[in-house]
This record gives sequence, C-alpha cells and structure tokens, in this order.
Amino acid sequence: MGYYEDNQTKDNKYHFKVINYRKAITAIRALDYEITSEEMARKIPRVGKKIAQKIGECVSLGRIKKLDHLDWDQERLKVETLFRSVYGVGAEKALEWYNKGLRTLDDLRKLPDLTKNQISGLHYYDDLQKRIPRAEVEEIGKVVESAAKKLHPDIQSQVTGSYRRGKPDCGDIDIVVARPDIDTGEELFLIMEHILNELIIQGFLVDHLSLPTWSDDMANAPKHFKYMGICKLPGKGSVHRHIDILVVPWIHLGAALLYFTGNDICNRSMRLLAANRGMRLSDKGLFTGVMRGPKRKRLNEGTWVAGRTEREIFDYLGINYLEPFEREC
Ligand code: DCP
Ligand code: MG
Ligand code: MN
Repeated sequence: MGYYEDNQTKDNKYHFKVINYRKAITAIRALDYEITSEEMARKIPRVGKKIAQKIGECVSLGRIKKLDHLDWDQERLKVETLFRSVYGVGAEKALEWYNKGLRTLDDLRKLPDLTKNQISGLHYYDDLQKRIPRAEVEEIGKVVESAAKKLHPDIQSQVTGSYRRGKPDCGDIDIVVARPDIDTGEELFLIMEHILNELIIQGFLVDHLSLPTWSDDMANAPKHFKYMGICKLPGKGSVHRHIDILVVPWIHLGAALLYFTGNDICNRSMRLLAANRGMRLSDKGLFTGVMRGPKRKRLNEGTWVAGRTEREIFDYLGINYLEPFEREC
C-alpha cells in the first residue's frame, strides 16, 4: 500500500507504533529468505531503523534488550493474553481480573457478573480458538446465501473478511448481504429478520452475540444492519464458528464490501488518504466537502459521492484498484 501512505502528525504514538510493527511483520512474512543481520532487515521496505535494530539484536543475541525488564511480569502478560482471547473481554477487564488474582479460564467461569457475550465466549472458547479452513467458510457462506435467496432470488450474499483476501484459513466468517435497488431500512431489516429466522429454525445459528436493533426512524433511510453470532454446520463433530452478517443498502454495497474485506490497516490507510484529500471514507461510501477543525475533528457530514461499487471509490480517490488479495497491508 506504499503508494498511498501518508505521514501525518500522529495523535497517538503508541497506536501508530502497533501499526508500523504490523506493516513490518507483513513485509517480513512475505520474504522467502532468512534475515541474519540488522543490515539485511534495514533493506526490507517498511522495516524502519528501530525495528531493524531490534531484529539485529534478536538474531545476534537471541533477545531484545528493551524487553529484558519485562521478565518480572511475564506471567501477567500470559494471563492477560489468555483473558483477552475470550470473546467480549477487553484489555481493561483482563487487567482488572488479573489484579483480582484470577489466573485461569475456570476462574473466570465462576464470576457472577460476566456479560452475556463473555459467557458465550467462555462456553464456546475451544471451538472459537480454531481457525476455519476456506472450504468450511465457503460451505457456511452457501448456507447463508440459500437462506437469503429463499426470500428473494435476487438477494446477493458475499463472503468478505480474510476469506475474500484469499487467506488459507479464517478467524470468523464475514458476510455482506444486499439486494439490487433495495436501500431503505424497512426492507433491509426485513431481509435480515428473514435470514436470521431461517437460520435459527435450521439450527445453524446457535447463539447470538449482537442482534440488529430497529427503531421507526430507520424505515425510509438507507440503513446498515449487523448481526454477530455463533453458527454450526449440521453433523456431529462440526465446530462452532463466529459469524458476522451485514445487510446493507444497494447504493452502499461497494463501500460495505471494501470495509468488511479489510484488512483493518488497509481500511485505515484509505480513510487517512481520503481525509487528507478533504474527503471521508466509511462503510457507507466516500463523501466530499468534509470540513475539519483542530485535531482533524470533522465539522460536517459531507456529500456522498461514491460507494455503489468498490472500483468507484478507488477511482474517486484517484488510486489504482486493489484486488481483495492485494489488501493485506
Ligand atoms: N474491520 C476494521 N476495523 C476493525 C474491525 C474490523 O476495519 N476494528 C474490518 C476489516 C476487517 C473486516 O472488518 O478485515 C472483518 O473483520 P474481522 O475481525 O472478521 O477480520 P478479518 O476477517 O480480516 O480476519 P479474521 O480472519 O481474523 O476474521
Ligand atoms: Mg473475519
Ligand atoms: Mn468478523
């Protein structure tokens, strides 16, 4: 994505450090040779001086000096990572529980004040840790597609997320649903309701993490509905999987596909690029005439100019189209 990276003053240094590390990791993963020195690391695009130094330490000393002081809280790191791997648990909660002396998932299971999602996250923990092979993602995609097409044969259902980027296995299944020329909340909510009912009756959806909500003011405006839940293919021994289903207005389909295909860093880069050109990119589309005040705070909504298709958005931004498999940033 080098050609539309922007060097802005960053508000949150730590946050962008994480992104820089992830970019370097992606670049290193793509190499087909071993890095044996700092100099070699330095030559890799997107590996900066500091990261190259650390790689140098790693290959020559077998450790990174800056991390030496962390030895004392290795246990805390391990426990916090374990807790955060439970669906519905964030960094703050993990630390709070660690400080309370909790150490294992069974400790968490005894807590009286878990949220509904944390209970589900713990209940399906082992299954949700397992990666989903592409073939199974496809099969799950077809189950949702058939449920949607039962309501109307025109309805389109596409698997996005890491699957669409071509990953060999995925963390969850992300599906975007739309119907040609259908844009209003009322009709879209009906599509969502129908799909969910159908999949619940089939026994395919077994638990809900987040259900879309309805209010009357949504009826006539374009509206996105998101469902998050746990699904399971029929048959003994099939694994519980996390599934996200998005029902979106036809006019926003391109923007929704772009957003939901990711990856998150690619989304961030494109949003930053749009912002630097006085525009705004969201899962609803590209907006122009966006005014920003201090700290880039947005002062108005802007005018929607593109988003029916992904290409339209790339074109309007003036950048080359990236195939989904090229969006691994
Ligand atoms: N997304 C984003 N920012 C987030 C979360 C998600 O931009 N904080 C977008 C980009 C993701 C897409 O939504 O690619 C789907 O989110 P997932 O969490 O399902 O991520 P992936 O499908 O990319 O990876 P995984 O295989 O882990 O599901
Ligand atoms: Mg995903
Ligand atoms: Mn997802």
